[in-house]
Amino acid sequence: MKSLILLLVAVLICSGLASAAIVAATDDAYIRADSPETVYNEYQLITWTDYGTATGHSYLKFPMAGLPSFSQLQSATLNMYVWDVAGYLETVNVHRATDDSWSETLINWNNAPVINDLIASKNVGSYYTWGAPKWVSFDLLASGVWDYDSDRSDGYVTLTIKTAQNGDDAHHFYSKEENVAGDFAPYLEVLTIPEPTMMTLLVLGALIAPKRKLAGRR
Ligand SMILES: [Ca+2]
Ligand SMILES: [Ca+2]
Repeated sequence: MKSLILLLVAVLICSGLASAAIVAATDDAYIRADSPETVYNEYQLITWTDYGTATGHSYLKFPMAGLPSFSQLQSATLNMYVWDVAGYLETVNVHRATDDSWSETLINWNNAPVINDLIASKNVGSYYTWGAPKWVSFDLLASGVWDYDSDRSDGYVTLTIKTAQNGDDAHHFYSKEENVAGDFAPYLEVLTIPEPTMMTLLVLGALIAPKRKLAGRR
């Protein structure tokens, strides 16, 4: 019974040791179909579809070397600051691209990586419902689709921002270059917990060791 209580205490202590890693993008840019050879690196990140004559997506790349393995994850979110919305549609999708070879200084509509799995969706709001500029957070683990460890292994994750439907719609987010005071650049937040077996043993050892020392002195 005493051991069980100690184990529960250890688990509770471990859960309190969760830590957050904030990861800034190395590259971010948007691409647009009506200007297929133009690079839009130092502008806002836009996603729209059939807005006028244009369709556009945004690409972001984050370094993942050094981040913990999937088994240690508690949460992983993409955080972006939305500063303007036009049109009726509300939902923005986040896809993953397996090709990380692009750079923000060269990417355009014609050479952009193929867009792969849909891994997150968020109702950001339409022109009529979004309210005011604010942070929005995309839960990258909710769908269970993201192969996190493969991106951790190759060193980068590429995320693509797209509108969820066709129609007049545009969502504008700050990029790392265009974020006014410098506090609104997109970032990943990865919340991790320690490996439970190792931490539990360490904490249990710390709890039990003084008792043994005292017992030895008797
Ligand atoms: Ca950029
Ligand atoms: Ca990758």
